[in-house]
Amino acid sequence: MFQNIYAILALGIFCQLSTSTLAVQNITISFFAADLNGCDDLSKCDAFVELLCVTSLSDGRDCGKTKYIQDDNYPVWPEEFTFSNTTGEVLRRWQIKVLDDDVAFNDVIATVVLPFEEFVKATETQRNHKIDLGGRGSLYVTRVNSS
Ligand SMILES: *[C@@H]1O[C@H](CO)[C@@H](O)[C@H](O)[C@H]1NC(C)=O
Ligand SMILES: *[C@@H]1O[C@H](CO)[C@@H](O)[C@H](O)[C@H]1NC(C)=O
Ligand SMILES: [Ca+2]
Ligand SMILES: [Ca+2]
Repeated sequence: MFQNIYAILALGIFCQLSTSTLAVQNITISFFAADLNGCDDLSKCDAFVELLCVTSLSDGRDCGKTKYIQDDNYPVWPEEFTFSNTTGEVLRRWQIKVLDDDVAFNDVIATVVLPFEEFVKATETQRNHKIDLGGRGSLYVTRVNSS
């Protein structure tokens, strides 16, 4: 009887500890790109970004998307995305898809994977982390804050 109460108390303390240690950090990111190319015959790219989050609980959860910016090979997307560890779900990496909006089918410009730890390390010294899009330009992931 007493043992059960202690077990419940211990569990409660454990849960509080684990959520508070995991949830201390929020990371906010945004995107811009440079030198995009090869999207449309007669105009520049109409690019947008789709994000999947690979976490300790999910192999690829949809976790955000920008609007497309029309006819611009140097888009700066205004959207910001905030990530924090919640109830034991630890963010491991982003799968980032850069697409060209088209009337019929959107073209994929590139799909890249960015491990969260790599991003954190890179942005300790500079705000933007550059990712090569394999001949289709570059994507920059900006660290907006890290409270
Ligand atoms: C989530 O937790 C991991 C390890 O527990 C840590 O490395 C990472 O920085 C945390 N991420 C955020 C957004 O707080
Ligand atoms: C992290 O973000 C959540 C929701 O976006 C917010 O409630 C919380 O206060 C933030 N924590 C910190 C340390 O900024
Ligand atoms: Ca196209
Ligand atoms: Ca297009």
